[in-house]
Amino acid sequence: MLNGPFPVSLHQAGFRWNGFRLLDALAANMLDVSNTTLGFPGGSTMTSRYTLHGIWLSGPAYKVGLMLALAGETFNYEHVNLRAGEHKQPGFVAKQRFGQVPLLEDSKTGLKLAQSASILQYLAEQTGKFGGGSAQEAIEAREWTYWEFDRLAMHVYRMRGQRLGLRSLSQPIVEMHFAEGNVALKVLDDHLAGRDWLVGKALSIADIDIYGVVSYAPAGGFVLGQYANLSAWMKRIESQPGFKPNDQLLPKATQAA
Ligand SMILES: N[C@@H](CCC(=O)N[C@@H](CS)C(=O)NCC(=O)O)C(=O)O
Repeated sequence: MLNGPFPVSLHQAGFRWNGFRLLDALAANMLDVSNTTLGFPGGSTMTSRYTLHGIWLSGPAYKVGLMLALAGETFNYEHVNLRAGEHKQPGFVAKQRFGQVPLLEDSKTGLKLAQSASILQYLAEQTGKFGGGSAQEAIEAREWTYWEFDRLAMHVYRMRGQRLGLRSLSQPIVEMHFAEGNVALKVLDDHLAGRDWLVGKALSIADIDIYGVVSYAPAGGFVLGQYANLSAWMKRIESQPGFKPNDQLLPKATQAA
């Protein structure tokens, strides 16, 4: 059973599902976020090594911002207006071949990076933080990010989209995502029994990556209170220096660091 009332449906408000473009519709129409264009307002200059392109409602973009924040790295931020299709413009696709957010630019290496889990791995290498305490742990951390995409993210994000009115899934599909999502959450809960972190004895990109999905689970109707180990792990991450929740970390518009 799903818990809690469904928020105002964008379907009811007249929006048609059009992929993740509606993340931007949600931002702009429900929260009065003005459209922004790529580029910096007021002639402000880039000040940080890293520039993250994203939208604050995106879990994958949040993961990258969270990694930078926990690593103590400031970053410039460019809001990508998905509703306006900025992520499909040639200039953007030239930097991010999949035409998606996040895109991370590293002015030191000149690299333009896609795919949040891969970006976390890159940042672990560049910052020397959260990469695992040994070669074995580095591999295990990477394995968790693959598992997350395979078993967790789709169910959480689709349930969230459904509840936000961004998707119109049939009841059997909703039930399948809810059941499969809970299977994955239980895997995490079981694994975290007697452990502080997913891998080894310290925070790693596995924790950051998976927190970036699990933190959206309540918005998808998942009840995290039933997973005591997972809930304690979330609090552990939330108490780390630099931590910010998704709605506070990514600006609602383009911003220099
Ligand atoms: N596997 C990718 C997923 C990225 C993704 O799905 N981004 C969404 C926003 S949450 C997006 O840009 N959607 C627009 C599109 O796919 O056209 C990652 O982890 O970076």
